Amino acid sequence: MRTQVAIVGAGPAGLLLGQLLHRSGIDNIVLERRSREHVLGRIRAGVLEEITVSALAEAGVDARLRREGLRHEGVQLSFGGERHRIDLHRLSGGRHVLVYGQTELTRDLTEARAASGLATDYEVPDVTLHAFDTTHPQVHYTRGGRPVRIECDFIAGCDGFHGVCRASVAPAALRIYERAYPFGWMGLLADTPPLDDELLYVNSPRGFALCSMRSRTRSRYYVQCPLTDSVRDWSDERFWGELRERLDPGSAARLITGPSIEKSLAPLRSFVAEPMRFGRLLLAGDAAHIVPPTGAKGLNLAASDVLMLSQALEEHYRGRSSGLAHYSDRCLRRIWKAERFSWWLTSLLHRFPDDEFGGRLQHAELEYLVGSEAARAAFAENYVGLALEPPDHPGGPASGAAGSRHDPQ
Ligand code: FAS
Ligand code: PHB
Repeated sequence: MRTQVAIVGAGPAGLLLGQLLHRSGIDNIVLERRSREHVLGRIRAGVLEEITVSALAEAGVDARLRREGLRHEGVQLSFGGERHRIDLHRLSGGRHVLVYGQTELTRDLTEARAASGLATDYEVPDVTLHAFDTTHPQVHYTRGGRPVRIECDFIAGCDGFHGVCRASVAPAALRIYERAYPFGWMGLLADTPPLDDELLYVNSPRGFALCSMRSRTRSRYYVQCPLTDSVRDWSDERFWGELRERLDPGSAARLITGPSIEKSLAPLRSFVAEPMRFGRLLLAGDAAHIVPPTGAKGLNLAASDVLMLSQALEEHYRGRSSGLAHYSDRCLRRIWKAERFSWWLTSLLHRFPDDEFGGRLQHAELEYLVGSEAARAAFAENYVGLALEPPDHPGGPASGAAGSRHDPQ
């Protein structure tokens, strides 16, 4: 079997890339380890940057998003028992974010791919990559007990943090940068009205909390919890009680609770693998980087990676290779800025064990943030999403490495 691009992973990165390539007439197949139902059952991100929305529009998958997505022009911060609004729209020069669940986004992309008649093989757990350091890479797997061999021009590694693509690269060819956090997020989804019209990020002496939403009738909440906890440790009653303890009095009084329809524990980590290109293998999304969800960047970085990757591949098939040559550095310059913002906001809002001095620094920084127009503007431009570099931007290498390795074109 032959295709131009073999995409490993049917999460947001793989599916969005598949649609963008299809719109440019580039043939592709998507290979997914899990079932379609399993992928569609995941509850994850909730906030989309305008760049992500425009990428979905370019892919022709933005109709429901524009109907049902909630436009948010501000976010709220709560600390010391008080709330402060950051006017994203005014401070970012008219920009906003859209609240629309990743679950719905993945469903829209999945349905669009099926409607396009594009090949997607679900439940193929044994994908292996071959010869991606040549101009004739291959992907092998079994389907229905029979071996399948795909010959392609490129392999797109969109298979997330635990995928096979980054794991197929020789360790000596990878530079890994990582920071783990001594806590996780317990998340709860409920069909209850959200606390407010906007998101509320909370720094409380008991720990971080986040009041988010999926619609005007479905709420999404998170509380910081020890990594040693499990969902079994958190009854609905305990979750609602702890959340209420972390909220300012006015918010606590307005909180509407109800039975959870989903609860999950997410560990927090910062992670970047450099570079993102290895010959004809290109990594995108969580396969290459992870951010703590505090800054709502994970899904949005995946979208900007595949937007830049689709531009580079389109250029390749038009006979120019500079996009591919600069793909990794162009992505990494934006990724590291999002890593910084996500690390900074996580460090600012979470309670770190045995760090009273750090707690006082957090309070001073929060007071500075809400009291400074410049600091609020810096927050706003990062939260709504930094601009994409144009494809021909001369920017130098993003990483400390001396240039990128020789790669077959
Ligand atoms: P994904 O992990 O979504 O998709 C990768 C796909 O590849 C999966 O479907 C997987 O099954 C498949 N795969 C893996 N190995 C394979 C193999 N060997 N062969 C074939 N397929 C394979 N981001 C936010 O912005 N806000 C949040 O609140 C937030 N919460 C999160 C909670 C959790 C528990 C997790 C894990 C992540 C969260 N994220 C959040 C980040 C998340 O949204 C990711 O950034 C986003 O899913 C990235 O999309 P992909 O790169 O497509 O990776
Ligand atoms: C969510 O709604 O899941 C969400 C929103 C904002 C974040 C993280 C998660 O920063």
